[in-house]
Amino acid sequence: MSLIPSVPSPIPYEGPASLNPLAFKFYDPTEMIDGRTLSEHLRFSIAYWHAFRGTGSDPFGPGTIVRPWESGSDPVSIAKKRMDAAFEFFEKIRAPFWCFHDRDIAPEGSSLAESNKHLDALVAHGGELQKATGVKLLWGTANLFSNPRYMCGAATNPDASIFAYAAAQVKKAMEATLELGGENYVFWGGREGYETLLNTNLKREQDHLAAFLHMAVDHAKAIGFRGQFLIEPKPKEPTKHQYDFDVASGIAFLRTYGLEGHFKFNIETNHATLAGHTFQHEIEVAAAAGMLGSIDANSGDPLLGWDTDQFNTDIRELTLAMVSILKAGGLGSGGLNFDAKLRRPSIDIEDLFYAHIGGMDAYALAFKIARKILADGTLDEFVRQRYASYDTGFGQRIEAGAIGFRELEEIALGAPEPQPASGRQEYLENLILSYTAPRHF
Ligand code: XUL
Ligand code: CO
Repeated sequence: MSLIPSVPSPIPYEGPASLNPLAFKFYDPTEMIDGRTLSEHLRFSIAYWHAFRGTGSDPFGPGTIVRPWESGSDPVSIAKKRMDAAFEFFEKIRAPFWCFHDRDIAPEGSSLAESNKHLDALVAHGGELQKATGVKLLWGTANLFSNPRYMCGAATNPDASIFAYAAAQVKKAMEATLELGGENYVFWGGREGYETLLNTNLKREQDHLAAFLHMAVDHAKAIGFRGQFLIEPKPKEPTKHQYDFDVASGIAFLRTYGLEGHFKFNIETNHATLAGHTFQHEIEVAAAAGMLGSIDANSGDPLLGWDTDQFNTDIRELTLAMVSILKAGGLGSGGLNFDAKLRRPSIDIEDLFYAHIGGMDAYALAFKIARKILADGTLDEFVRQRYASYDTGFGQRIEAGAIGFRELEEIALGAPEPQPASGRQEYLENLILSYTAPRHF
């Protein structure tokens, strides 16, 4: 029996001219490109916590979104019915993947053992639904931030018994991810940071976080989990200062503690902008280190200074991100996970469809434009030319580490004064506009 009868069938692809709000305009999941379907290229995923646990609540008021399946007296039965609705949605929106936190899918019990029992029941249910629908798990994770026990952190908590509790929770969440065939496992350290240095031993907390991650690496080996571990950086919120501030500080942290071979990054657009970077910047920093893993697809609001987690239809931003992702060779086992939520007044189930249709269409269009930009080659060729002096002669020896200051001084003294070359930023911005501008006027 359908739990979402008002949207009776899967969302069709109707092409760019369609005005049907419940149709894709740019995302045809079956379109073949370079021997793979568009669905296989983009690997869209639905975030369970927003799509099926989001209520529209904010610090000033309770939830506004009421779903019919959220009724009953037994929380495990409600969780199963909710999951049935979620998989009906995944199928109708034609998303090949989903993602979850342990506590999104199963209610927390009155003890860790009871929570584990609930999780087992919902993982079994999820396994059946995955088999019936073909929807797969992009990644799993543990919620180490909502319960008050984690108010001072999980792996960075000053109390070792909280560290132990968090370890037990992640162990179980990793096992759930393995059981459901998850292709990645995410660590987002929302409360791994500090509110004030007055009560914080920063060095010990960072050492503890590293010890925790080493234990996760060891446990993955022990249970045969071969999925990719991903760090999801965020500078702040809920904690004032988070240790995984951005990709660059994450790389430094992983290298400091000998963890760099085991982790890549899950980059979230709104986290990038909260850190004072662009989305593309974070992608480029990860790609430069060979650590680009996956994307949490969303957007912030430039007028607001917090994590608004909105659906992103900014074609320019997504095109530039896609250019960098494609140049890096794609996301491998990662994907595009809509870590995005409805606005508080968007209370209808149709709103959930509109939101994801827009997000998927925007990424599909950006993917196609980025491919065109790369195929045309003008942008790449401009950048290549800009560094051409390093391709030969002493420039090449600089890159090879085969020359020093003394010889470079001789070269500089003997050569004519270097002539500056234009960076051509405005020309390049116009070039991007020529690709992203609508063409139907
Ligand atoms: C919070 C956030 C999380 C992670 C998973 O800002 O992005 O939902 O994606 O824990
Ligand atoms: Co996220």
